[in-house]
Amino acid sequence: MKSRAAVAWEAGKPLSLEEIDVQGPKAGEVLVRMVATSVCHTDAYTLSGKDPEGLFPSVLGHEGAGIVEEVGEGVTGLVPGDHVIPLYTAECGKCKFCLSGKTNLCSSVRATQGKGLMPDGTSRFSLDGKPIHHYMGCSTFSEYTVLPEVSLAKVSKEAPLDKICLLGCGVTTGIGAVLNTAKVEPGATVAVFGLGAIGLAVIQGAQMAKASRIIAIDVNPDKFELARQFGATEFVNPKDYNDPIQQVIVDLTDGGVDYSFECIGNVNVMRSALECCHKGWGESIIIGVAGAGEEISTRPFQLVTGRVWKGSAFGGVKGRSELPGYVQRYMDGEIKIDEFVTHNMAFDKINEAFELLHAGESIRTVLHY
Ligand code: NAD
Ligand code: AHE
Ligand code: ZN
Repeated sequence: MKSRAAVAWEAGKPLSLEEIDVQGPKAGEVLVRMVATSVCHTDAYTLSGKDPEGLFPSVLGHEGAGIVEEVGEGVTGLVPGDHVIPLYTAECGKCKFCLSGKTNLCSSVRATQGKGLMPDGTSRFSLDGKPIHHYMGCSTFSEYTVLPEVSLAKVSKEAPLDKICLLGCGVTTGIGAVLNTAKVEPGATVAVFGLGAIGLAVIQGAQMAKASRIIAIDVNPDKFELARQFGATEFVNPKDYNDPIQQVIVDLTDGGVDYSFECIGNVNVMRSALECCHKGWGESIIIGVAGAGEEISTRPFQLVTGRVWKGSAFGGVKGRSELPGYVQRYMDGEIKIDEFVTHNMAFDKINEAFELLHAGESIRTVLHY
């Protein structure tokens, strides 16, 4: 079939709107009609050429929601008409990772996913006979996309797809990093570096966890008002200080915070986020994604004296088991999503959505097919 799609032909160039060919679902696969997608900074990162797994040409996009159009042979858990959220972290329920009880990372389709292919090692996308890669197992920047069944969370048909698409990455990642990865406890102090969708969702999670102080840090002070609405209690712009930002936070918090979160993808800020944690117990969670070849460093003494460095992928959330519950909590008013949507646009304006993100003017732009 034909599908409207935004194709990334090469790194550093705007996406190109094309009518691509999409093959129907093979065994274990599902054809989904995307209804809405948004743009996460990770899409911009891969398009920039800094992602070691980045492939071109490809159909990017991993934060979306849609409706099942057709299922392949052997698909038992989904039927046409079901509402779904694509998952870049699959959940097969059977692999060593899924059975470990220790992680949300699933190995069932990850190897082929990283090569931009479906589990059988081929692509369902092409243009003029030339194959186009999939991306993060999702490719939500195509109106019709094909995913493995294990990469789809079935959710309530009552929920608006143009809002719950944000549960496909940003909102879930931030809340999950607080509740699952850090397990922030009531009364804890929290510092959040970077106030895009991920940082704001961390703030929301910290408020849900009843943190006593939530310090919001960004070099763009325009982000502070929304951070306040999500529950941040203090606001710090590193540009206002001569001291290193970790020293500023340590001074503000009688020796450091209990938990910090890096939501930018800057390895220097990752170091600051670790070093602003309290001696003996402070934990720093890396959420931001850094470019190829970049590495983190600190004095080992920081860890010897009790600080802990952790990372979080999709907030430690197991998508098929847990996303339906996130959707329900949104419907019940317990999780905010609408507030992240600063812009709504037609899908063909997708390059404007990237520009707004780069300019720091949007939190999330939802694109409507
Ligand atoms: P975003 O661009 O909307 O937000 C980043 C924010 O960081 C901006 O507000 C920017 O002003 C701020 N910032 C930039 N440099 C800074 C500095 N030196 N000090 C303080 N603030 C600074 O991005 P986003 O969509 O919220 O994504 C944030 C990061 O999280 C990206 O690296 C993205 O790839 C990553 N991410 C990771 C996961 C995961 O599962 N681990 C999931 C989603 C996104
Ligand atoms: N491809 C990059 C890694 C990118 C990365 O870390 N991705 C995050 C999700 S970002 C969503 O916006 C993640 O969950 N990673 C776990 C995984 O299995 O990819 C690289 O460095 O190779
Ligand atoms: Zn993302």
